[in-house]
Amino acid sequence: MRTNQPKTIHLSEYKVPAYLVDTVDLRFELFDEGARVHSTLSVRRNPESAEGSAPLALDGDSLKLERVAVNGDDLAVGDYEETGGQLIIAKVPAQFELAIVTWVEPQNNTRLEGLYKSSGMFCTQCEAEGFRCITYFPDRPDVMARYRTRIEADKSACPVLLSNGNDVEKGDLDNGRHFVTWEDPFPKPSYLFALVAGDLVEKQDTFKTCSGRDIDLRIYVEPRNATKCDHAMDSLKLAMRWDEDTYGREYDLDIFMIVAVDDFNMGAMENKGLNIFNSSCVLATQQTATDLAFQRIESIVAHEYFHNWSGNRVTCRDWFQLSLKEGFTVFRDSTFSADVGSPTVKRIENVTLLRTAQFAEDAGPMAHPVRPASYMEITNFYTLTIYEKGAEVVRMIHTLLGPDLFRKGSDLYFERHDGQAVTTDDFVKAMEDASGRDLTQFRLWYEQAGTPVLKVSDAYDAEQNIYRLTIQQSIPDTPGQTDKKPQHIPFALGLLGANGEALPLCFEPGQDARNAPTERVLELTEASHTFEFHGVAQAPVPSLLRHFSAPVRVAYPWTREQLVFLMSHDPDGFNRWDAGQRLAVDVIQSQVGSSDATDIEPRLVEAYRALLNDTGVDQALVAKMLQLPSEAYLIELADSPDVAAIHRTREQVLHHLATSLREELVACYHRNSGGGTYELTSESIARRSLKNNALAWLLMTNDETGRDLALAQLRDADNMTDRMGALRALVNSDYAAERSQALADFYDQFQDDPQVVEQWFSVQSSSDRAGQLPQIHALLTHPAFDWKNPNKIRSVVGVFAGQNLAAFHNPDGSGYAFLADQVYRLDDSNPQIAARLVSPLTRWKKFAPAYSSLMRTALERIRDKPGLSDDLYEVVYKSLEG
Ligand code: B3K
Ligand code: ZN
Repeated sequence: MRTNQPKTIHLSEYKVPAYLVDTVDLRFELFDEGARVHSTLSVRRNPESAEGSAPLALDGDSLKLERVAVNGDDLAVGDYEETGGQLIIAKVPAQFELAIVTWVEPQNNTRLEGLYKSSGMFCTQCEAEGFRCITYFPDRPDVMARYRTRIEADKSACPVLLSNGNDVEKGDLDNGRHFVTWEDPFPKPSYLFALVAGDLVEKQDTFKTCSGRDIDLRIYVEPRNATKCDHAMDSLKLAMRWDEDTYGREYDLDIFMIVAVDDFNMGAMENKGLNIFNSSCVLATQQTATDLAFQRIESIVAHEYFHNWSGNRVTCRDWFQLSLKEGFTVFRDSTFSADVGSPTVKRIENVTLLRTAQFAEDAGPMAHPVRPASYMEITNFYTLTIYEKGAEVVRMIHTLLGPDLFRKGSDLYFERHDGQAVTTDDFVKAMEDASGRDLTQFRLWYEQAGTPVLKVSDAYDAEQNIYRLTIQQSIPDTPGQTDKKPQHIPFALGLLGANGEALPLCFEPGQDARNAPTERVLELTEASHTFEFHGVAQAPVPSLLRHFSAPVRVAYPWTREQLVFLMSHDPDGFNRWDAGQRLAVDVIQSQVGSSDATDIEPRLVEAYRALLNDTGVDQALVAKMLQLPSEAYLIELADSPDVAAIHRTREQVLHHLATSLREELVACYHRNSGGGTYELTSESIARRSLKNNALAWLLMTNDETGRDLALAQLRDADNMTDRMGALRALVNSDYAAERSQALADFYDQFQDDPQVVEQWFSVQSSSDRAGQLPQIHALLTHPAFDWKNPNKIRSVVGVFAGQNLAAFHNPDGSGYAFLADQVYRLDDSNPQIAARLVSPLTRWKKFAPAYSSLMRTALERIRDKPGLSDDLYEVVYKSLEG
């Protein structure tokens, strides 16, 4: 068991760097047995630092130091100290040149941070603190320098040598080696440095910017993937145009590169001019990727591209400000996806993720504010709170200011801080200065953790025609934070009359209703508010928190009649969907523990029947509305959830719906199948989604027609969405022989495509039919499984623990023990992935004692592991002790 704690870093202890670096000159000699890194820095004391002549302290991790020299003079061993992850030089001049040579071993780097090898290719990942695994450096984002990088490698093994900026020189060297030199004219923090060297092919295109410059666009992939880059390239061009149109942001270098890498800890990385992507977030063809994957690629390509301004040109002062770039950039990419696709569907997807996973995080042991006040290991803070809640916070500023003032604010922000490393407060200040609005109270969204709860009640005064709405806000305690102050919450609402008409919202008695808006954004700033709406001639049905205008939980005593009414009448598509979800949640919750399926709410069945029959409404919305709330969401909503009972009940309701709606489902299936060539429009995506949903429901009831349709679809599909839809439906059915056959055939057909094999793993690991523990163990020993590849680990272990909830929460504790075993094993090779995977166990306190004690035991075993990493220590420690 580990006895020493990792150091906790506090925002309150932030100090400007004592030394600045103006230029970084790097020379990489890449060999099979390692890499020698020559780094020459021009360093000077920071005039703004109070540290005077403090020693120079540089960060380093797993480095072999070969040389250190100041102004050309080699330092002797006593002139410097290598200690606690730092290189310390006690005496340095006010300004000097520092030369450092280090030796690293990319081929043995399984953490995938710093310089490492993936499928024979050299690549880097430096955010957040990977650059220190390459050379000693002040590895913090507020040290911004201009980089020049020369890469030398064997010409046949690594014909392509890439780094940030523009290539300025290249040539041959002795012994079959060659070099390329890159120069990046924009000062940047070390976390944006990148290098790639390997045998890659490029897909090339150009983009003409709004000022008429031609940008060279290149996507680099392994030769076998050459035909799979079109969608990523199209997405890139779409994103570049959108950022010009929407934010007035033009690309700044002459070349923009994306490289696809198989072994990657996350989705992608926005290195300046050289984005590095997980292969699964770039490569796609109709035959290999589902609609969901296509959409994911589009949004991630856009996200990383958008970082060029929100993150790179204007970067973070320190890692507490991570949401400055991530929250804003997620807001930018979701607006982009909404604009190029279906806005309502995009909003539904965002909110589903937020309510299922971010709310859970906010209620758990790792809850932290959008701007955390402390951390032990920064990689643990790339969270849904920083990303998704951070994006909601920016969205609320957009709602409060309106689109024009928001744009004025973003212009001011980019102009004022170009080339700087700044804080979330600087962002809010720019919004304030541009709009004239006071966002003082709004800033609490950055400081206070936890999901606000809005308790809403109402009363209708028929005599005076007044409708009164009272909203009370409270924010639950979170680790280290109690007694929170009320926050500034934009609350969008409308009122509906008995025929579904939108009622005018008049705040004043006698106000002219004809000019009154039918939707308003109320601004909540106090613990309790009562709003009066005048001239309301009938008791209205309120449509609350439209578009999900704030990341909060709303408690209002909706009746089932009201929900059914809102499902078909609310003019806000998001709230129509939400009403359907609330109704389904209510029905499932009231059914938990009952074995009688005959008393399942008939209005739910009829509402779904109406949806299936109504071909006049947006079919993309219908496709979403027909998806029942997930088990994960139902668990999130419950206190001491009984996972097995929730699973059983949800299946029972699904079964009942599918049986009652059999005819409509078959008709829906046929209406939405066939019909020409594969397209990626929202309309065709909706059709495929409806069809595959209908199929899945039919197979729930062991329907033979459903089975035959699925088998035929699997055989005839011309795209992966349909093939995967059919496979998933069969895998989750009771047709055991068909399931095994379909899985075997599918693997035979696609075994050479790693991205498809990952989907094949996931479809099994997420299924309670095909993903029980013995089967999961078999997947781990499958020849296609690879413990060094994070995608494979996620698609089996991550999906099992995160999506196959009944199996994971097996009352015998076997699922917990299994996860603990895998996390334990991974901690030595890839602690970042281990710390992410352990997350489902960390919520042990939420569950009933029978579950929670077993979860706790599993966590304790991890805690007691000798040599536990800092990453895992923080998460496990906070979960057990917090
Ligand atoms: N900025 C990167 C994430 C880096 C994670 C480091 N552990 C990708 C992104 O959010 O765009
Ligand atoms: Zn990002």
